[in-house]
Amino acid sequence: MDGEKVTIAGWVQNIRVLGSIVFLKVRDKEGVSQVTITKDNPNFSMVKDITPESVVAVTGVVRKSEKAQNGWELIPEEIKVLSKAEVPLPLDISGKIESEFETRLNARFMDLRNPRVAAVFAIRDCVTTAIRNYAESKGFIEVHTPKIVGAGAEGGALLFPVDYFGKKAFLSQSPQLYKQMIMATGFDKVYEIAPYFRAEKSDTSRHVAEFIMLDVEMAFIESQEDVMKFLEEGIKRVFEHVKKHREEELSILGIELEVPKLPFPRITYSEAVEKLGLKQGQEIGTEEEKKLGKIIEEEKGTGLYFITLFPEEEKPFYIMEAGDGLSYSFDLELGGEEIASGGQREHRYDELVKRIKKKGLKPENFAFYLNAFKYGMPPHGGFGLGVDRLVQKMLGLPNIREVVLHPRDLKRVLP
Ligand code: AMO
Repeated sequence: MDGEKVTIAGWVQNIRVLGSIVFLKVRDKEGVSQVTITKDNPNFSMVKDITPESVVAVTGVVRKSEKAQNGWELIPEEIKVLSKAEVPLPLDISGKIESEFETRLNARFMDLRNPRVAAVFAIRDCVTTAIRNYAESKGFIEVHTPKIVGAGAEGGALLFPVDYFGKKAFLSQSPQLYKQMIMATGFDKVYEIAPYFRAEKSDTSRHVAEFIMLDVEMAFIESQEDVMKFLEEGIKRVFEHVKKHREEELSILGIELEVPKLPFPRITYSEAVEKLGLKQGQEIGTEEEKKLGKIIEEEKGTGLYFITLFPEEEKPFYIMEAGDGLSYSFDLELGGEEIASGGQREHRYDELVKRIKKKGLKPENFAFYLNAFKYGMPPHGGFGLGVDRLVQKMLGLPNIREVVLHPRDLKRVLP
């Protein structure tokens, strides 16, 4: 484009005044360009007043330049300041001066001007695109279930109540009941990527009160193994897609992404507690889960594996019992943390009612859901995968909040 007239627009990354010459670095999402202003240029006097991070539009002629960073510079005819940035800035986007995480979250719009932070969100986008491509390629359709609901699906204590025209309603914890009801419609393979809400009272590095979940439900399965196969292949595809399409971002973050091999190891809950030296029936807590992650990594050389057949007591009412106090359930683990859970569902009306009662719940509160099991409900199963957790663990980040644009937690509801 040597000699061509162009207009570029973006943020002023820095201004260097060297006596009779000024270098203006202008950044947009594609990269950084150099604008060179010599003393004889009519813009010379105004350019020194431009503050860093102001938004400018520069019209000028492209000139080949050996010295400029990317091999060319722009000789400006006109420089317009579209928005002047205040001084000082809320944080140093070069990352040279490290800011508190709270400061970064308060000025997230500016935090994302740091290429390392932007890289995380570009990768996150690639993850959801890969999920959609994969699900659609397998004949799944995306559905949209309600986010204001009359009953919780995943335990009462974690519900956010909503005043719904004078009646009590809740923010949805998961689309569980709705995705299952769709199995009675004829749409036999559905997915949804959407926000869900849980009033998590504990302040941890892996929980937020609003998170994005990928939900999948599929009918006419023969066992939960069908669901696990779909999930593991999907995870592999996500890694492949990110590796292929976000090479630059991965290199900014210094990450060498390894595409996992199929099939992922499967260990039963019973084997897991044995490895951990726990009693059968005991819950695998956060610390034990991490320990198990290390054991499996050493034994099988992967951080991605399934734990299957949990005690039915530990799993929700909608999971099918497998006999001997067990259930057709699974968790998918990555780096010592659960990123997804699912299983085969109880599709037989009478058995489902029994399970609801067994969990101390009232079938009449689930009448709208149970109704769908009375008139032809195929065997089915599915899972829920935490998209935020997947991205966090994939990139080895210490806190889930790093991958959430505006995290919602015990302390934070703004911005
Ligand atoms: P579960 O409650 O295990 O299962 O949730 C599924 C996945 O969602 C993610 N997740 C969270 N991520 C961030 N912050 C939170 N507070 C949070 N809570 C959950 C996790 C978890 O593995 N209905 C079932 C799924 C199913 O059986 O289809 C369910 O919701 O990654």
